[in-house]
Amino acid sequence: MRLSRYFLPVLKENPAEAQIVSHRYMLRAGMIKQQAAGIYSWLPLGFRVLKRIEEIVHQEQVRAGHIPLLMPTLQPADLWRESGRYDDYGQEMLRITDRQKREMLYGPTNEEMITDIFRSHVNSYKDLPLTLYHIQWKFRDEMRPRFGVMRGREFLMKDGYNFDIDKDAALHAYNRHMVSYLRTYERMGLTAIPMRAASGPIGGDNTHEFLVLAQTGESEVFYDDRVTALKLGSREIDYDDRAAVADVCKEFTTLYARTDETHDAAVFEGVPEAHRKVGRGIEVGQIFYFGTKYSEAMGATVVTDKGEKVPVEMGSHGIGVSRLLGAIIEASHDDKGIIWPEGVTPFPVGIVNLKQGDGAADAACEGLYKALAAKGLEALYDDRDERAGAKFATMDLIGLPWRITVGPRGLANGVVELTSRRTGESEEMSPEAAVDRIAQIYAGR
Ligand code: P5A
Repeated sequence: MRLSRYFLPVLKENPAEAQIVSHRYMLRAGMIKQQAAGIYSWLPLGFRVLKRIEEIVHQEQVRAGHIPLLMPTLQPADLWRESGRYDDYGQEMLRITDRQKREMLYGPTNEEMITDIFRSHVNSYKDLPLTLYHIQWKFRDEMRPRFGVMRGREFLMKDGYNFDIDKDAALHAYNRHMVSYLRTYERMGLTAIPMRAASGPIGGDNTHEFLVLAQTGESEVFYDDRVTALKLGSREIDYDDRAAVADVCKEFTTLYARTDETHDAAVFEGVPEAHRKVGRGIEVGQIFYFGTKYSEAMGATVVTDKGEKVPVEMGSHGIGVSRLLGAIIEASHDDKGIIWPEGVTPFPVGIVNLKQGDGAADAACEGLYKALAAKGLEALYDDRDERAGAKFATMDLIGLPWRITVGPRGLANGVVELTSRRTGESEEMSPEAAVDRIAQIYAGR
């Protein structure tokens, strides 16, 4: 993408309404525009990151054996009357009446609708296990929408639902989600800690929230700080191996880590004092096992291998896809702007032409741009007729992890400069070497 032809409405001033750094930088970098309280347009740069995050979520769900589909945003109220949640959900639910006076709602979550799909098509144990998921917009009429995409009213969620024959199989699905979520967050450059939590309106007793530690987080958290060092890394996981998956969950949930809703001061006292930490976190996901809460109420049954008809065992699992942009920025920025982890960056690399209009500089930039494209890497090329300082400030604000700087002086010696946004360190090398280095960094992305 050539910046001269892109739509990147960068703001020079700090927007007064933004209280936290991620909201401030998303507005300044021209990623989002508020349209109403808690409702945003996704401008091109923000949209690219959102799509990238969705892609990682999809890849890790499919890897775990889960199947994508797409349910609508609008739902009939009658489905929710079956589960009893139409009245329970209260003012957070946006209720709509259509021209036929039918009661509808903008879905805050999809347990009822997926249970309806299941009961319409599945009735045998032979079709289990089954996990279906989608990535779809939700609406919750939050009392206090704030912090930009962090607590929106309209927000993008990945929500998945497992259907299993018995409790053991359903708990395996719970564990499988935990591991796939750990992988998902790690690929985004995040450490998200599974913490024992409360289930709220979704229901069930077994639930974990995934929290990214950040001072601006809305949840108070209590944890043994050794939990922050745990990493899945590149280990291969066989998602069908119940014991192996359960072992990983045990590894990540044995040390004390709880939100204020489940915090137990007496148990916390048992953590060695040097490791006992109280902090704040951003909830980027939550998983639930709730058994037959919805299947019993809505008549979703299966016939077992012994010929018995039983309500299907279920759980649901959510990732705050749009919230993740805010969480990643809270976890990765400096006073100049965002620092995108390579996994989610909107563009892998920026090219800064220090002297637009200089024949050699223009040709070298074009050459780099094309060579990167040939390797499947779309650079953001700042080809505007601007001062170098302004170009650097824009690149720093939007946070691409790598920058190639091209100027007549370097080119006279056959070199360009490759700079890491994270460390600020620069290295001179030939344009070919810079392309190879970038390709190597993103290999396998
Ligand atoms: C699990 C999937 C559920 O709704 N039903 C389907 C279950 N869980 S949840 O914890 O309530 O939501 C899942 C994740 O969505 C994000 N989230 C939000 N993001 C932005 N703005 C909001 N107002 C908002 N509310 C929830 C969170 O990341 C949450 O973990």
